[in-house]
Amino acid sequence: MRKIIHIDVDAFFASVEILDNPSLKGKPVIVGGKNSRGVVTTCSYEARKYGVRSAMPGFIAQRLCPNGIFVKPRFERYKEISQRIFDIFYGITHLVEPLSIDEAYLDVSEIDMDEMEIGRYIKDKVKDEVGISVSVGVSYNKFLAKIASDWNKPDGIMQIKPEMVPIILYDLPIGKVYGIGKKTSDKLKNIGISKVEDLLKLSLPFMREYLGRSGEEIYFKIRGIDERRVDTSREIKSIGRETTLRTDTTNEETLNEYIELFAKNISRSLIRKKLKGKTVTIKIKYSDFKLITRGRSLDRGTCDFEEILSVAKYILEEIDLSKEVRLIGLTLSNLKEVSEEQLDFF
Ligand code: TTP
Ligand code: MG
Repeated sequence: MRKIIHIDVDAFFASVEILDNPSLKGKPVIVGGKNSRGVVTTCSYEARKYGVRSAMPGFIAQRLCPNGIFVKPRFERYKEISQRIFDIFYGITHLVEPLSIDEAYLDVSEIDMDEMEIGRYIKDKVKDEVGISVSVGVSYNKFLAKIASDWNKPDGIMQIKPEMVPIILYDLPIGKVYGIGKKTSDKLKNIGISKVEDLLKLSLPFMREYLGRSGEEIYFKIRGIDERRVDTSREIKSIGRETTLRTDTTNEETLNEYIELFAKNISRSLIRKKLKGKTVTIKIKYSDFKLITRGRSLDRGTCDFEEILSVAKYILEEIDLSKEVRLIGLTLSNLKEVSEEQLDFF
């Protein structure tokens, strides 16, 4: 039997805001705008008690939760934290399938360690090294691992074993079944079906006839059957690091220090993911928000820190640094997987 782990960060954007501003801890934090055009990206669990939810218009969130503390989203920072969390995943296995900025499947079948222990290890490591909590689901396929991670959210961990499947799934509202979207859910409700228990009574031919191809998939999933592989080929197009500086600067030394730090990070990330990149790009945003990117391609891929750094420094020298810089970033793209035999040279 396979060992699959699904990880989902708790209240991701809100957790990052609390991490960077601990005075927000324990408070109803709402990430998004509260004016008429603003939308809630997410909110802390304290705000969820008031009914605030992702994708809700900000003014409604404010009405529901008048004490809510609204903060503007900082997507660059979330990307940075996401990369650090994913680096932890890749440190455990290269069989990682990223599902979104805060969610991934790991196939740990080949790791000679109890799968719950691996799950706990990941939880603790993310908390210690990054400072935020994740929920972990452990099972023998993707469908069940995802249900498990959602079970005790936030800060939960749960394993679904084969013998638990009927009991666990019976009471589940059909909307919780990954693959049953709004349309399918409405169609099923039309015929009086709202829980998995009811859905289990439908035959395979009926499911196929009524819901088409997805009907077949759902038929098997709710019986705990899901053979989908953890798909690592979900293309990673580039690996980059960037930061908005604490204060805008023209100081070349400061910028070089960042480039060096980024190069080190990127190199480590590439090695972990068994990748090499050919194109090095520097991104600069000036204090007037003007954005420029300058890149250079090598004739072969690299994951070597010194090599990335020397190309990056070369590019930086060509960039106008007489104007104040607000943000600096470094990216390696044009990525290729390194074959196993080449890996021996590391
Ligand atoms: P989710 O994992 O769906 O939500 P979450 O991490 O905030 O909360 P949970 O504890 O339930 O997992 O999404 C991850 C991030 O994606 C979320 O923090 C903000 C962003 N997001 C949006 O911007 N809009 C949306 O509608 C949703 C659902 C998420
Ligand atoms: Mg999440």
